[in-house]
Amino acid sequence: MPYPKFPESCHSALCRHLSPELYDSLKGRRTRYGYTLDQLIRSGIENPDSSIGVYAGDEESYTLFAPLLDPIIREYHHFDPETERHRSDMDPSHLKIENPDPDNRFILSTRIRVGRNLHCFPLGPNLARRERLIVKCMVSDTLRELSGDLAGRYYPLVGMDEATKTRLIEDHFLFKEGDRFLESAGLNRDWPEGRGIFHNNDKTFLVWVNEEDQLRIISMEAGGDIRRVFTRLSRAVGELQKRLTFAFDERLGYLTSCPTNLGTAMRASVHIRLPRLAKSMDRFREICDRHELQIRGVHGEHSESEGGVFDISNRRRLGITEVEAVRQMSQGITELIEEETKLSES
Ligand code: ADP
Ligand code: CIR
Repeated sequence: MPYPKFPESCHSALCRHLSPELYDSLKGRRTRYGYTLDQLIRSGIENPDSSIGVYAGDEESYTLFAPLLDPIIREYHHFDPETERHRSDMDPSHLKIENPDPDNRFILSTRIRVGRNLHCFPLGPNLARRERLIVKCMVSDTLRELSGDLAGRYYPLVGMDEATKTRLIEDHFLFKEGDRFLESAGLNRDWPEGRGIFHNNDKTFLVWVNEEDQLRIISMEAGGDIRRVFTRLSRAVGELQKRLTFAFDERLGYLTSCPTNLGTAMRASVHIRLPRLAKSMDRFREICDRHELQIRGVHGEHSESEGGVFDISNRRRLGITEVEAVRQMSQGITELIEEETKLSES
């Protein structure tokens, strides 16, 4: 493929960082699992409205294509992959925060997820059908061993009736289908085979299997008790870590298919009702930017807000510990609530 043409309207990290010279210098490279530059950038080429536009196919993609990926990582996470090293801290006793909304006036629910991939396989965009099925078996067998409040059942997507699926998606428990960014990255191949969701009885602990990452480990519940949600997640991750070896790099932390998820691979979010701030978007964005928070719509990435309800989460995931990322999110939410309250009194 020749150097791709990006439309004028394209502002993705890919189009800003991929020069014709860089393209030429990387185009002949191939990882040991056979992943190429064209595969790495396909999503951003086919979707010029991407914000990032690249997906790694395996651990080696992050070193072999570092001349393209490092600047993207540096810009997104404010972390220098050449000189810095990631640090992890998932110890809930280090997280000293209060519920920012103890009277349940603003926060509808809290959700914290981490992405994980198995060390001995390529990442999802480069995973063969047979490998994906092995991953599914390894993960679902492991999940079956969990006990107490983490015990639950694995529900394969194959054979799930449409009504159940729609309900799980609308209730924010299950991933959406047919994401065009993932489609172009090869992450939807052989859909729905090998995909599924595990959850406990209360749907407070869930695991998505073989979506964007091989595992998305999720803790969620109604209300704003962020610390309790984090504590449950930390315990669940600890149990899984005893039984599975996850892809981890001293420099980049947990390895994920999208470079925005590296490091902690964690997104800690609240669904929060802020109807007044929604009418002062400049002020809203200013507070979120200062606390390095991302605003998403109520149905997740690439969706819109409904009824003044937003999904607010930490934006950075690499070069910050899990505890720091949750603390930062909680502090930002506290300020947003103060501002919303001020606006309602004026
Ligand atoms: P991810 O968290 O894996 O990056 P999405 O942004 O697509 O993915 O969100 C996945 C689902 O989780 C969506 O249905 C979204 O509405 C839901 N979700 C995210 N944050 C919360 C929250 N705090 N409470 C309830 N549901 C949430
Ligand atoms: C994009 O480039 O827009 C998609 N591939 C999604 C990127 C991840 N989004 C994010 O901001 N964390």
